Amino acid sequence: MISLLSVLLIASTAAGRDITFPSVAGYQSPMMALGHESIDITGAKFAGLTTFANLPYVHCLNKDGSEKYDIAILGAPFDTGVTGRPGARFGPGGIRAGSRRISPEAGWNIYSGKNLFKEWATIIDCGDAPLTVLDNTVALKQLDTAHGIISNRASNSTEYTVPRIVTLGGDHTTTLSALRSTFKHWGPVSVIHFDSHIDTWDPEVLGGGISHYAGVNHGTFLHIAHEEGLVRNTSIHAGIRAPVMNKKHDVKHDRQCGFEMVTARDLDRLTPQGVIEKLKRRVAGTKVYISIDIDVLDPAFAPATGTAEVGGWSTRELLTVLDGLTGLEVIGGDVVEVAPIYDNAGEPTTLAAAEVVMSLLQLMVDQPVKAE
Ligand SMILES: [Mn+2]
Repeated sequence: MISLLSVLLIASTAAGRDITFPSVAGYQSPMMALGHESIDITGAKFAGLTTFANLPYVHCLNKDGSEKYDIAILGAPFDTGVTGRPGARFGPGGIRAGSRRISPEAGWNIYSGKNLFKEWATIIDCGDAPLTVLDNTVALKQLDTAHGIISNRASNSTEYTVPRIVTLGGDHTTTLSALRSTFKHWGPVSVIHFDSHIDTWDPEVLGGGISHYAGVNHGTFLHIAHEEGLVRNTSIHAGIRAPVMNKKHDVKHDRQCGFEMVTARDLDRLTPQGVIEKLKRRVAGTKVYISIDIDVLDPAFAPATGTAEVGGWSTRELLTVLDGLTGLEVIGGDVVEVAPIYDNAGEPTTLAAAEVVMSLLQLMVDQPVKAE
């Protein structure tokens, strides 16, 4: 009798599975829309064209400008300023691919309990700026123009009227264009620069002084930004570990460009919380631009980059430090030097870069910034 009951129970369970799966409350599967006249793919992962985090695409560079936004993602496919491995021109596409599993509909952060897409800001993906791959000077002017157009649009918020931009690099030279753009809206800003390299090299040193063209590259852009008056002398590097070329001159020159330094190994001594406090103290009371060279991470976590340096931070450590910067007035940011061709099949670099963008967006949503 007992065995007969068991058989019946098993049979009824099996039969139930054949007929229908239990519905999952709140989840509107695109499949459920089949048979209808239209299918809504908003927020659907792996569907439609690949935008960052499946955000809506807006053609921000056209003349119309009717679709308003508060924070724009902009790709900068540029890698002719790199001194190591090229390939960061494919970075914007790679970072978007790394963000495929992120959905604005289901983006609740386990640590903060927040979904940055469900707060006040309208966040969209502008696609990439069209940049020539044959002339750095022209490409940077094109990027300057793209930043200008996108940041000069009216924002969606009536209170916070300047749209802010997160740039997907591109090699690090592209940050120069972003800083030229932020200068026009906010004046000189403090830069929190996550990188294994200082990037303040004198163009006469890095580039060999052979030509002006050669001097504008991914290791000199912060020197140039300092020369152009775009950055405050309250800036700071984080994660530095690569050798300098000239001990006395390079480090002294770096300070002259406005930078203090947190080295990669300072994290061991200070702990992430100590690093957060040091960064916050340095930039206190100023507008902040956050630039993240993915080579701040150890190549074990981010092999797909132009000039990898061992002995770097883990992805978790970087995310902890970044998220700890909440409350700062972040007026723009970028993730650069992602060259997907050197990634492994598990895509650790592009996944990390996508998550870093999420942290940048959260900082910008946490602290809206009023126009001056
Ligand atoms: Mn760099």
